[in-house]
Amino acid sequence: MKDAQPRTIYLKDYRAPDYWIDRTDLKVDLHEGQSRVEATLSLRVNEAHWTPGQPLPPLELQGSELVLEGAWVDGVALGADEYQLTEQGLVIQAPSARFELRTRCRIEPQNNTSLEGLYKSNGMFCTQCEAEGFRKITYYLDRPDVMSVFSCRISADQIRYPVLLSNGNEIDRGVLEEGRHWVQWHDPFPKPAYLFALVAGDLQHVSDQFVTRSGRTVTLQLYTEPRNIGKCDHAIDSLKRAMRWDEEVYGREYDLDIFMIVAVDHFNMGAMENKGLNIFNSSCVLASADTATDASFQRIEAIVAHEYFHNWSGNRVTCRDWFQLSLKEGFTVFRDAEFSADMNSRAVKRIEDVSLLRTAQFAEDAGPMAHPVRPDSYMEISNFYTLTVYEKGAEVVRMIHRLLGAEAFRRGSDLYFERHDGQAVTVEDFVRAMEEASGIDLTQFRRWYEQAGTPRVTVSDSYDSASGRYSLHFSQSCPATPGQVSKLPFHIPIAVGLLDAEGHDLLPDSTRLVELTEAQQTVHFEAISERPVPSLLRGFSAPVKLSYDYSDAQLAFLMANDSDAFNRWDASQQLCVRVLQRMVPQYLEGTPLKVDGVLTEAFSALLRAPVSDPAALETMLVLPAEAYLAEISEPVEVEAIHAAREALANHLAERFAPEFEHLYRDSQLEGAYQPTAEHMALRSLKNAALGYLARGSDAGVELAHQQYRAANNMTDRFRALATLVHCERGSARALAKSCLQDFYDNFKNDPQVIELWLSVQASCQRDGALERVQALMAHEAFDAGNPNKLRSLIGVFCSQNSIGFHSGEGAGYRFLADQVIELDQRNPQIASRLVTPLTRLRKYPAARQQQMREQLQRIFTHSLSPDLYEVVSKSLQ
Ligand code: B3K
Ligand code: ZN
Repeated sequence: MKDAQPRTIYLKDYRAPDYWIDRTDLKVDLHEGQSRVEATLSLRVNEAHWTPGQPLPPLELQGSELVLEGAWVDGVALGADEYQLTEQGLVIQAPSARFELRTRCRIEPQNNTSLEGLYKSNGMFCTQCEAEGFRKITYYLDRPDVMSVFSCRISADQIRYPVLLSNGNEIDRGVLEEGRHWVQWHDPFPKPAYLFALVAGDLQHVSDQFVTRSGRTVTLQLYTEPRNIGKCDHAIDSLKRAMRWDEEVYGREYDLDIFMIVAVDHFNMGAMENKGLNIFNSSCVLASADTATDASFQRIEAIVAHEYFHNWSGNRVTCRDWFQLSLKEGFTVFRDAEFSADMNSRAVKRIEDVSLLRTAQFAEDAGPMAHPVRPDSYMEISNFYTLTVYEKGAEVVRMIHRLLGAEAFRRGSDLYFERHDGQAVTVEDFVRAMEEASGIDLTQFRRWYEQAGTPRVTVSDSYDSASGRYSLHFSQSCPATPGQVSKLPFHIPIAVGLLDAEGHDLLPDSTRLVELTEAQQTVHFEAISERPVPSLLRGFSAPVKLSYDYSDAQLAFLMANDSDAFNRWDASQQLCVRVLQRMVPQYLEGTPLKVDGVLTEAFSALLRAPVSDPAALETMLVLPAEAYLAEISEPVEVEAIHAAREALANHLAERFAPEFEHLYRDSQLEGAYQPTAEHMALRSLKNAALGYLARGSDAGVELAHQQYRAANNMTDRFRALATLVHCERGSARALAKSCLQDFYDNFKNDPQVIELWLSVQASCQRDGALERVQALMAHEAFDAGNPNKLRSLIGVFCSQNSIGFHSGEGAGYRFLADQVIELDQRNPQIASRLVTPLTRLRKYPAARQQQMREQLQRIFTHSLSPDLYEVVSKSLQ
C-alpha cells in the first residue's frame, strides 16, 4: 500500500495567489533527446496579500518532472542557496513587489507517456495542459486564476517539424543553424496556463475563412498528418456553423484573426479548447464517408462546436479554481447540446443525452465517487472531469434556462460575459448574473451545485369530477452520498402535460411548468373536464428519477399520443423496462420468459403507423441498454437482464418480421452518401430494422451480409458488420468472421476505423469474450500506448460487455485489475477511468461484490498514482 497518501484539496481553503504573472515569455527548444524550456515571468505581488513595508511572501511555483538548469531574478543568476526545490516545485524569495524571474529547464517529451504536459504523438510534439499539465513544461503558478499574456518562441528541426504552432498570432519567424528554424507566437488575450498549447510536426492543413457578423475575416485551419488531409471538410463545416450559431444565439463573436485545430492520435480525451489552437483527438475531428459512421459525423460536429464555444465560456471568462469546472463545462455542454439540437433532430438529441445521463451519470451519482456539480474536495482534479460536472452540470444550466425562459437567460448570459470578460470567476458569479438579469431568485436552486445524488420524485394524483380539479401530489427526496448524509429539498422544474382520452393536450399552451420546492407539494389544475393521463417531466425538465404509478395501458397510450416527443420515447422505454423487469425473476426461477401483450400491441401500433419521423421511430425501436437496466436494478442480475433483453428483442423480431422488412426496404437511400440529418435518420432506422431481421431469420443474416458488401458508406458497412458479429444465429458465425477479416484488411491503416473494429469485437457477448479480447491485445492492431485503442478494446469490454466482463468467476475483474495496475505506471488518467466498472461493486450480488473487492484491494497494494489512489480508496471505503 502506498504510504504517502495524496493530499485532499478543499474548496473552503481557496485563497487567491500571492503573485500575479502579467507576462509569460516562453522559449521552447525542441530536440529528440532533451528539450529546453526557458520561461521569463513578469511577476507582481498580489496587493491584497501584502502590505508595503512587510516582508514579501515567498513565491512558490509548481513544477513536476523538470530538471532545473538555472534561474535568474531581474537578470541575476540565483545561487544554490537562493532557491529551494520541493516536491511541489520551486520556491524563491521575491526581491521586490515586481520582478522578473527567468528559469531554464530540461524536459523529455519523448518519454512522457502520461500525455499530459508536452509529449510526442506519432513523431509530432503536442501539449495538453488542462488541468495541471503546464507544470510539466515549466515552473509556474499553475492555477486558473493566474491569467497572463503569453508569447512563445518555438525552435526545432526544419525537416522533421516544418510546422510550429502556438496560441494567438504568428508574429515572426526565422532560420537557424544546423537545419533548425523558429517561429514566434503572441496571444494578446490574458489566459491561465491550462489554455497554453504548442504543436510541432510535419503537418498539412486545410484552410478556410469565416467572416464575423462585424465583418472581420477569420482564417480557419485544420492541421493533420498528410495521410488524413481528405478527412477535414466536415470539421471545418461544423466549425463555421458553430461560429455562426454562437453569434446568433449568444451574440458571441470570435476574437483572434486565426483559429486553428490540430488532430492528434494520442490524446487522453476528446479535445481541448486551447486559445486559438484547439487540439483534438483524431477520432473526434477526422471524417470521410468511407471511414466514419453517422454517429462520428455527429460527434465531430458536437465536439468542434463545444471546443469553439469554450472561447467565451471558459477562455474569455474562465474558472477561478478547479472546483468551478462545471462553470465552463456544464455551460458549454448545454451550449453544444442546443447547437446540435438546432442542427439535427431536437428530440433525438435530447433522447441521446438523457440516455447517457440516466445510464452513466446516475450510476456515478449512486457510486463511491459521487460528488456535487461543484465538488467541495478532490485529491486529483483529473478524476473530476466527470459526467456529473459535464452532463449533470449541463442539465443544471438547462433548468435555469427553463426557469428563466430563453429571453431572460440570454440577458443573463450577456451580463455574465460582459461583466466577467477577462476574469477567472465562480459558479456563484454565473448564477448571480442569471438572477440579476431575470429578477428570479435562485437561492434554493443553488443546491443543485452543492448536493450530490440523483433526487427521487414520486407523484400521485387525484381528480374531483364535481369541481373539475385535478391535483398532482409530489414528494421529493435524495439518497445519501459520500460525505452528505441528509439533503435539503431541491428547486425542481417539472414540465407537466395532461392528456384527455383522445390523447389531446388539455392544458392551455399544452405544458405547465410546476416548480417543486418543498419535500411534499400538491399542485392543482382547475377546469379539467375529465380525469387526465399526466405526462410528467416533459423533455426531461430536471435530472431526477421520477415515478408515477402508470398502468401498462397508460404507458402505451402516452407512447402513441403524447405531444411531447421525448415523453413518447420515455413511455416506450418505461413500458419495455416494466416488461423486462418482470422477466428477470422468471429467468432466475427458471420459468419461460414471457413478453406481456400490451407491449406487443404498442409496438404493433408503432410499426403500423405511417413513419412521420424516422429518427424518432428508431429511438423507440432500440430497447433499453443493459447498462441502463443495471443502473435501475439492485442487485444487478447480469445474466437475467441479458437473457430478458435478448428474449424481448427476439420476440419483436419474430412477431414483426414483415414490418421490419418494410421499414428496411422503405428506408433505402439512393445516390452518394450525405451526412445530413434526414439521411442519417433513414440510415439509422434501416439499420435498426436490419438488426431485428438478422435476429429473426437466416434470410435476415444474409441481408446483413449483402449490405456489408454493397455499402457505399461506413455507417451501413459497420452496422452490417456489427449486426453479424452480435447475431446469435449459427448462420452468422462464418459470415461475421470473414467480414471482420475483410474489414481489417481494407482498413488496417486507418486508426479510427480500427477503433470501430476493436470495439465491435469487444462488445460481442458470445461465449469466450475475455479470451477474444486478450487475443486482440496481442494483435498488431492494438497499441497499449494509445488511449483510443485502450478505450475501444478494454474500456468497451468492461463497460459494455456485461456477460463477458462478469463471467468466469471474476476472471474479467482480474483482467481489468491487471491492466489498470500496469497502465497506472504509464498513464494514470486513463488507468483511473478504465477502473470505473470495478467501482460499481456495491450494485452486484454478494459473491460478485466480493470478487470485485478483492481486485480493488489487489490494485491498492501497489504504489499508485494520485488518480488511481483516489478512485480505488474511495471505492473500498
Ligand atoms: N477542457 C477539456 C478537458 C480537459 C480534461 C483534462 N483532464 C476538454 C473539454 O471539455 O472541452
Ligand atoms: Zn469542455
